Amino acid sequence: MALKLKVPNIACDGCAETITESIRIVEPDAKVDVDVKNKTVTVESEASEESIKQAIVAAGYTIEGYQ
Ligand SMILES: [Cu+2]
Repeated sequence: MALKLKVPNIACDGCAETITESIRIVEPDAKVDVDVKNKTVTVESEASEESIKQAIVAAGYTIEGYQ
């Protein structure tokens, strides 16, 4: 499953690293691409969309259109 999320409060490469690590806790083999400039996170993963989103939110980030 490929998922592209808009995460408006990504500010720097540190954020990108934090988000990547939080997703890898859910699924170590997930392919994560964070675009700091465009504030998007693209995830290729076997995990459910919901679990990926929850990992990002738990790391302190907000996802556009998701509470
Ligand atoms: Cu940052």
